[in-house]
Amino acid sequence: MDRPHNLFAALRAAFPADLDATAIESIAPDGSTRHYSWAELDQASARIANLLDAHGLEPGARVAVQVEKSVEALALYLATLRAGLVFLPLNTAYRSSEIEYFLQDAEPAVVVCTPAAFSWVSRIAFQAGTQAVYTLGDDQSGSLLERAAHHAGTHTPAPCGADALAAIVYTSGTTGRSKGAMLTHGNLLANAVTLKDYWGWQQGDVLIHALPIFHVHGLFVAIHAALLGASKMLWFAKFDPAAVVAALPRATVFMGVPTLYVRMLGEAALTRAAAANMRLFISGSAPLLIETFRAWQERTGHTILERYGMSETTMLTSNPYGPDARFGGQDERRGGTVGFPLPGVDLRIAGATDQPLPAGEIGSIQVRGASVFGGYWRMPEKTAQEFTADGWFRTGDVGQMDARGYVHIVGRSKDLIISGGYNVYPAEIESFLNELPGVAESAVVGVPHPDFGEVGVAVVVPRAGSRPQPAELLAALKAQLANFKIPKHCVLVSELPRNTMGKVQKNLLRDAYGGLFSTIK
Ligand code: MLC
Ligand code: AMP
Repeated sequence: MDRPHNLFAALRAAFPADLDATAIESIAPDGSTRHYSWAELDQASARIANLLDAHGLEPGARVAVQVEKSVEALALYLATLRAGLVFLPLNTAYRSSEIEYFLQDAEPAVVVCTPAAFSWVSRIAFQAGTQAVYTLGDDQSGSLLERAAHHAGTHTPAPCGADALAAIVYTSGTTGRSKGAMLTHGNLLANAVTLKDYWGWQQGDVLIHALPIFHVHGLFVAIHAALLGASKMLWFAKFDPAAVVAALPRATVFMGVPTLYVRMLGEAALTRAAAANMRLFISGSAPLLIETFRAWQERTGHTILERYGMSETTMLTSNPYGPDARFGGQDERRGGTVGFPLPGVDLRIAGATDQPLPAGEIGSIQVRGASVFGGYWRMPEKTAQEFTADGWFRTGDVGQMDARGYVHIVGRSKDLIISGGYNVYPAEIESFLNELPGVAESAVVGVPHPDFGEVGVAVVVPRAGSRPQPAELLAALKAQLANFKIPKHCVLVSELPRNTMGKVQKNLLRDAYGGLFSTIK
């Protein structure tokens, strides 16, 4: 094993000397607050780590978690790292068929769910061979904390190497099954250190944390940077634009997906004065429209810093934080671009045979570096396909690097819709739609949406003699799939446009339905 490299130990080492200071101020929807000190965060994660240790699990055992956002849920994440186990976060919107797949595939030793979901989640978990199912509510309720309270508030982090698995993050597949991206302690720590430096993390920074903590953005990018920077977090369990705008004067850094910026721009209270204390606004997970970038600049006087990443790699590129020597010391955050490859990331634009293309040409974005994952959980063939012969990871994004080195994302080779920062795979929705009574075939395409950036539209061909109701089709989907995956509109057509090879021409469908939401404000 290489040198001890527990990610928790690195985060813990960055805690401030004054452990009684507030680490997290959790702000409830009614405005009431609860303060958690650094010492409390340390002790809460130690107690849960000791509870996990008591199960005597092998290193690499999985801890699958589907709970509402809370500081205790964060302590559970830290505890899992601390115990040298593998954290497997699950979107709270996932329904039973989705959870069944993840638990059967990952075979977690421990599952933590909400008290309300215990009966159905535990049934699935025990069938998948799980040893223990705990519950955790967003009000400190549940068996996890009850049991952890019996354990000591100190714990020595498991001495794992940089290659030890820290997390498995499932990303849906363009075809077939979801894939679990395996991220190591080394992957996550490398990215965290880079981001803290690149974004000029400063003493006294206060981060507004209003993203979910079951995806890379809220869980790794935001939390690791704040903890490594010994920064206080203002913690919102659910994004509320008015509450976040009201918190700006007490904060210095905000991270969000573009939808959050769009919604905050809808608040009259968002003004230059309200944002005067802020140092940095960061956007990612989906394309930030240039109109949003400009409107934000005009309204607040701040230039949003856009960055780009993915679950398999964590963060890959970023616009520069501050004056960059390459441009004569001018601050050059450019809207419509995702900036430069981060230090430690190699990025190339490649052609059809994986050959690097010159500046200005459009091709596939391929990457390698310390933060790039090692592969998909129990899918060696899929992993091999996603890496080139010379070891570069195929992101599935299509882009261009301009003469100054800025990366522009111009499209995706993967059939994917990014809606409000969540990924929705048309193939998955189509496979469910095609099983519904009265449906002969279907195609799901992404179209522009003023709030979510992009949303799905289902185009359905009924079976001969059937006339299924679009609303009923969507309701049937909703019974089986996470709500954010449900197309926002469904139309019936007599046939799908196909090319001479028989492939559905989704571009024609996108053109046909692209204006559906353009007038919605
Ligand atoms: C909610 N809905 C969505 C949706 N979120 N539909 C499409 N896309 C979404 N993202 C559904 C709801 O279920 C509801 O349907 C209806 O749309 C309206 O919901 P809402 O009340 O407006 O939604 P809200 O709860 O406010 O959530 C919106 C949101 C949330 C933008 C705050 O989606 C969110 O937190 N997004 C951030 C996602 C994120 O963190 N992504 C990072 C991935 S990591 P109904 O029918 O129930 O009424 C990654 C890597 C990287 O990509 O680079 O960072
Ligand atoms: P995920 O699989 O959820 O990690 O989503 C990763 C995908 O989100 C990437 O492959 C991109 O397609 C997209 N993405 C992330 N950041 C950006 C960005 N700033 N601009 C455009 N697309 C982005």
